[in-house]
Amino acid sequence: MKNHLSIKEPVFNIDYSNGEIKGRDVINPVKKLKDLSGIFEDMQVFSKLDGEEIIYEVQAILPVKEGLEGGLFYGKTTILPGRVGTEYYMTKGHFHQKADRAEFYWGIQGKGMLLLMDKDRNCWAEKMYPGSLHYIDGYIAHRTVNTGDTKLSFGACWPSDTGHNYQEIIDNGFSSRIKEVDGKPQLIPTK
Ligand code: PAN
Ligand code: ZN
Repeated sequence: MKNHLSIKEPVFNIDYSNGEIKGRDVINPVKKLKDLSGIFEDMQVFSKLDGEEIIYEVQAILPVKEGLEGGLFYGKTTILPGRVGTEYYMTKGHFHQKADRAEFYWGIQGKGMLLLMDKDRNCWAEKMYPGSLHYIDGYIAHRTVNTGDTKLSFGACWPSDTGHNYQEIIDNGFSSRIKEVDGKPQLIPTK
């Protein structure tokens, strides 16, 4: 058999200043305020805001088919700074569909919090900042919150057969929320 010796350029590149991924087939889903109805606590304030405002966007590399066992997915999420009332802009949050699948997150730019919740609805949070590294065990719901006044970006890597269970969070939410109280972010029980 012929040995095809070759040195190639990498398929993807990352800009370490903001986490932006460059390469082929990078998908870029965007979440606007109108896509996040029922996620923020203050529905009255929510209903008065511009639904077209972008809250967060994801860049993701899915090198194998979603659902395939053994592959890995890579994503970069950027959450804009802002609040709905006192509650900071954040992601929808989810459990994993294959609930035992774990995930790594790491902070790239800005500052925020990783909100975590176990199956018994116990919540806690980890601070996120450039260089912070977070292991999210299986069976733990996760949501990220931008508590700063600049963009928050973080990287993520998870197994390709994970899937996302958003419905559980749409139905029951997280038991705590990250809000600005006395000028600083605090973990407050959901009303
Ligand atoms: C992340 C999240 C991403 C967006 O890649 O999917 O930050 O958050 P939502 O999916 O909750 O909208 C991840 O946790 N993947 O499993
Ligand atoms: Zn996840």
